Order: sequence, then C-alpha cells, then structure tokens
Amino acid sequence: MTTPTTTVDLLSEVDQYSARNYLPLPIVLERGEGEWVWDVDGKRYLDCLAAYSALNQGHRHPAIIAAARKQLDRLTLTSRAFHNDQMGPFLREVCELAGYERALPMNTGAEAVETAIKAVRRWGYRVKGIPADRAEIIVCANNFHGRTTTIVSFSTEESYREDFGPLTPGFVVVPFGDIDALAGAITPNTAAFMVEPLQGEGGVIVAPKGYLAGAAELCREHNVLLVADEIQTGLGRTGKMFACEWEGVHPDVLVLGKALGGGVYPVSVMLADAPVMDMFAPGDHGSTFGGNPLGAAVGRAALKVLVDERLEKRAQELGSWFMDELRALGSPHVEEVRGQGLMIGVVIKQSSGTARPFCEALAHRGILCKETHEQVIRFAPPLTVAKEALEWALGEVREVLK
Ligand code: PXG
Repeated sequence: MTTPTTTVDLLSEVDQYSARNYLPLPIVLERGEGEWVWDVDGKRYLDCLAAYSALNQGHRHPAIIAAARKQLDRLTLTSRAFHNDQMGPFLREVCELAGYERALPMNTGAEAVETAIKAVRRWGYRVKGIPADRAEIIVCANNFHGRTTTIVSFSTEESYREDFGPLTPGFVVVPFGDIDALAGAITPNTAAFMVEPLQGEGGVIVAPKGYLAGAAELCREHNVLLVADEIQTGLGRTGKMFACEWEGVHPDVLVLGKALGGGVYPVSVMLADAPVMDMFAPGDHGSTFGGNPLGAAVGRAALKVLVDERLEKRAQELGSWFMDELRALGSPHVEEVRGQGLMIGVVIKQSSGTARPFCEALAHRGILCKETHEQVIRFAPPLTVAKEALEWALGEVREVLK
C-alpha cells in the first residue's frame, strides 16, 4: 500500500494502527516555521500550544536546526560508557544559567522527574537519616509530572492511575496553593516537597502570591528539599527564565525538559548542588541516550536562543498584553482569564459547555489550541511569536467567544 497523503486517509491510518491513548483534533500537520504550522491541505495555523511549551523557541528555529545539522554530521551517540565533547559544555551552560553545581541529563521530562525522586529519597536516607524505606515526598493535588508508573502513583487524576497498580507508595498529597496544608503534612520522614510553580496540565493554575516563597521557607525550617518541576514553566514561558524567580525562590532541585530540546529532540535535566547530586555514584542511575552529543548540542543551541533573544522578556510583555486583551473581549462565555507570561488559560463557564468545541472553532479559523481539563482553553504560543500574529488571533478569538 502507498503512503497516504490526504487528511482523511492519514486519519484513518492512525485510527487503525495507533493505540487509542490520545484524542487529537483532526488536523494533520506537515510543516512548521516559527509560530506557524501547515496541514497537508496547505492550510496555515497559528500554533498556540507550542507542544505544551516544548517549542518556546518556535518551530525549526534556524540556529537550533543549524546546531543539530552540524552535530548530525559529527557524532550523534556514544552512550555514557565514553565521553563526548558536547555534554560537558551543555551541562556547564545549563548549570550556569540556572545557578546549580551539577546537572544530570536525561531525555524526557518523566525521566528527569524520576531522577529527582531517586535523588531526594537517597538524600533522605543518607543525609537526613530517615529510616529505611520510610521516606515521604509531598506533592500537590492536581499535579502533572509525567506518566511512569511511579509518577502516576501520586497523580490525583483517576484515569492516569486506574488499573495501572500496584502503585508506588511514599507520596503524600496536599492541596496546591495551601501553605498550611503543606506545613501540616511535613513529618520527620519527609524528604522533599515537589511542586510545579504554576500548574500547567492541571488547568493553568497560578498559586496564591507568596505560596512558593512560603513553601521554600517551610522546607528550609524542616530540612526538606524543595523540588521544582519547571519542565513546562521553565525556560522563559512564564515571563522569567524560571517561574520560581517570580517569588525569589531557588529550589534545591530543579527539573527541566521540553524547551531544553528546542523543539527538535528530547532533552531533560535534573539540577542540584553537590550534596544532593552526589547521592548518585557510578552505576546507580542512567540512560543510554541521556547526555548524548546530538541532544547536548541541541540543548546548547536551545539555551543560547532563549538567552540571546530574551525570550522570557517577550513572554512577559506579550503575555500580559494578550491576557489584558482577552479580558477586554468581555466574552459572555468566559469565567476567568488567568496565567503568567505566555502560559494563559481562558476558563469557559460551565453554562457555556466545555472548552473543546471552542478549540475546534478556533482550529477552523486557523488557531491551534488544546483544552486542558474540560473548561480551560490554553494559549501558549512559541515565545518568538510576532505581536501581529497575536493581534490577528485576537480578532478570531473574539468571533469564537462572542
Ligand atoms: N512535568 C510537567 C510539569 C509536565 O508538564 C512532564 C513533567 C512530563 O514530561 P514528558 O516529557 O515525560 O512528557 C510534563 C509533561 C501528555 C502530556 O500527553 C504531558 C505534558 C503536557 C501535555 C500532555 O502526557 N506535560
């Protein structure tokens, strides 16, 4: 059989051969550039999802593609059995940018979160003196940290866990944004508190002002490590290089992914200072592809673009303007517009149905969005997006939400 080329045929092929674990909009993309993507029929869309913030630098940023091409012609994979000439510079650059002594490279976000869980548990036993197998990690309700069996063990989303058990013990869930609940949950066996500074998949939920700073203070008082999962919020998305900066917080452990790969290749890291990172000794943890020269070269270029183009500043300026404009639409369907930087959630009123039909209408008009949790339309375009593109989008959004 020949390879299908039309939307209908490509969708039916996916329908037949793909596992049913996603329900994407029925749009088949074939090309992308900057904030724009094109489907197989040649229709152009503004990408307002940006692969859940993995495309902060836009589609196929020329500097990132050039770095990838150059590395493709030199060396792509060594495994960690040998050194390569890209990993060291990459780790130094990410450590310097984020202010940590050491970094451990992995591939997907979930792997870096798993790495952080291992590191803080070991620290709990070996440094804090928690009795064997009693370490607790406090997490937040409505969290999203990935899909591995351990990570879904502490998800509060029933469908993420149902019949995937037995689940991993050792996690305690508290409400997000509730500092008293966090204080009440800390015990002598608490190794860490792991949190997204702003909950992305949870529905673009911004914590009350002072929450993160208060949590950092509590963690310090009780000798508990603060782990910030900035896989989605980090690298400029919220208007700062790292969302923790909004509260002047420097977490003990920082987890990055998504945009670290520049929209090209999966690259993630766990960052910490030596007392935590040195819980790992040779052979204790690793990944065949983690730290590979292609990923490291791409990661270096991805970071350089973020810094050189001041993308966090663009996110802050464009984001607060766009949020104001969305609020000014005064839509009868909108309960609330919330977010930080270019991570924006438009909450649809229950009485207006769910967000999905609005996303479908937007797609029809050339704007790609994805609902998160039934009621929230998320706008999170590449941070390189032109203001003119967002101005155009506002006109379309106005029509869809009127
Ligand atoms: N932490 C946060 C805060 C995330 O948003 C992850 C960890 C996991 O990263 P990886 O690379 O393992 O997906 C995320 C991922 C999905 C999905 O379909 C995942 C995310 C966003 C939207 C959909 O699993 N975020």
